[in-house]
Amino acid sequence: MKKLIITDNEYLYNNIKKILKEKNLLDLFDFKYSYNNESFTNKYRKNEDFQPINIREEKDNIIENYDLILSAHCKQIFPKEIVNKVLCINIHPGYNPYNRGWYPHVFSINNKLPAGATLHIMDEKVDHGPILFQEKVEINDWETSLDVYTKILELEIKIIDNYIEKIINNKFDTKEPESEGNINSKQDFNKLCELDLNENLSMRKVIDRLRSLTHGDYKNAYFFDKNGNKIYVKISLEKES
Ligand code: 0FX
Repeated sequence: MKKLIITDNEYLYNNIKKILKEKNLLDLFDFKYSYNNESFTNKYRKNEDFQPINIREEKDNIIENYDLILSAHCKQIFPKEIVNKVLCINIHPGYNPYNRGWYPHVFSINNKLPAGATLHIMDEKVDHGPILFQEKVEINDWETSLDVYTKILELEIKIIDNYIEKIINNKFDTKEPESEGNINSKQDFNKLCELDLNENLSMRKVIDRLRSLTHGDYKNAYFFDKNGNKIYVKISLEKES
């Protein structure tokens, strides 16, 4: 039976493909992205080897045709029938069970819970299930969301490189997460972006909040001025060399 990789992340797509090619394993896998991923649809429309999938609608077909699914930042929730019948493994940009869900490192910069990457078996809950491997990344005081995220993506690729053969051959141990941990939603992220000019916070908390929302060109943190204009905020941090 074939194996399926579902990803909505370009960096992971390119690098996982590279790893599989180097290991001569590419033929074992089909690659798909989410049916509602517009930028991928525009970019990969003509690529026969990388096509969209609606996991819920195609679940019977998936269960019948694949004995392993690797989710690499797939933006769809897997239906329980799939996770219960097929070995589904997730590479997640967080250190489970802390800050499961949306943009884990953004929350880690603020709440100081560990950040990192986790390779785990998927169950019916989000970013939950037995852990094959996980590693922390350090968050330094001068780093923004983008800096931390870049380290996490590199770590995820290192983990896939080390584990892909073990996964294919079903030769791995797992451990249960330490606890249920905590989970954040997209709405929690949106709330973080909304700056209240009357909120009193320590300088550390202000800098943490702003650096956690500074990520390249994304317009995240904002407030409204007295005329109702929406003002976006970013922070620039520079460590003296
Ligand atoms: O692919 P991904 O890095 O990951 C997200 C979730 O964090 C993850 O828990 C889930 N398993 C996966 C399916 O989706 O997301 P992204 O490519 O949308 O964003 C990458 C980073 O960019 C994110 O960590 C923070 C930053 N970002 C992204 C958007 C869209 C922002 O700062 N603002 C934004 O509006």
